[in-house]
Amino acid sequence: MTAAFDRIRDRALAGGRSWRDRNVYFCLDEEPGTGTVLRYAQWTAWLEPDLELVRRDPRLFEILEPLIGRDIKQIINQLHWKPPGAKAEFGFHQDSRSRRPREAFRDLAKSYVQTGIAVDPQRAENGAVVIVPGSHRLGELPFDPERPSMHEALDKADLARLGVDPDSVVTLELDPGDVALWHVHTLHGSGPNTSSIDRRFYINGYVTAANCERGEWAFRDGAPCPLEGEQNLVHYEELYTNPGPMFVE
Ligand SMILES: O=C(O)CCC(=O)C(=O)O
Repeated sequence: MTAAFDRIRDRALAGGRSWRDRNVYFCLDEEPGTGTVLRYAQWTAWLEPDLELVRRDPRLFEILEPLIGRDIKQIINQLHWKPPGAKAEFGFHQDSRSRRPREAFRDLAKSYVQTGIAVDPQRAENGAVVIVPGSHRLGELPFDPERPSMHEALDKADLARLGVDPDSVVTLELDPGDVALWHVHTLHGSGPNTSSIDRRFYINGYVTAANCERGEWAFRDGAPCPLEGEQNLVHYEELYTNPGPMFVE
């Protein structure tokens, strides 16, 4: 996975700007002192066979089946990369906010699981995910709909505003290969990388197939489904009208 991440980064940086080809998206950013970095990339499983295999690994199915069944689609395939010193924070949020259009995602609270695989060790110092345990029971919370979570500071005051104890936060300390799971209503975010090592995280989001109009098949009756053929509508609404390839702002 480390080698695959490196290849994706090199490919992304070679373009020099953020870039899209259908659902595949490279988001580049300027990091003070470092220069242009790959901040995150979406659906690179279409480009990298090693990442494609991981997204439908039978070991992931073993974790997912008791939660969301044997027929599973995938709606997130994303790598996040925080190099040493990166300010790339994610403010506290619930993933439910990003599951749009809402009518395409039925029975969200029971049908959806986000997974994150640690590529590097993940600790508070290098910007590991932090969560509020038990917050999935709070349902959908009234976040400011205009405020994104990406590029927002991880601020415990956001929790206090929601009536959640700011001291209840725990860091998901992971070692390479560990898989973290969280619910669509779990309050979570992550801070900057103040350490001297990278923080790379491979995020795959899954949903009970019968409850979602969007996404790519991951497991049909438990059998892994490779990515092949035409790409399906996931989150990029202009997939059919403006597929690229193209540079984007
Ligand atoms: O990579 C991170 O630190 C944040 C991940 C996250 O918040 C998400 O995928 O919803």
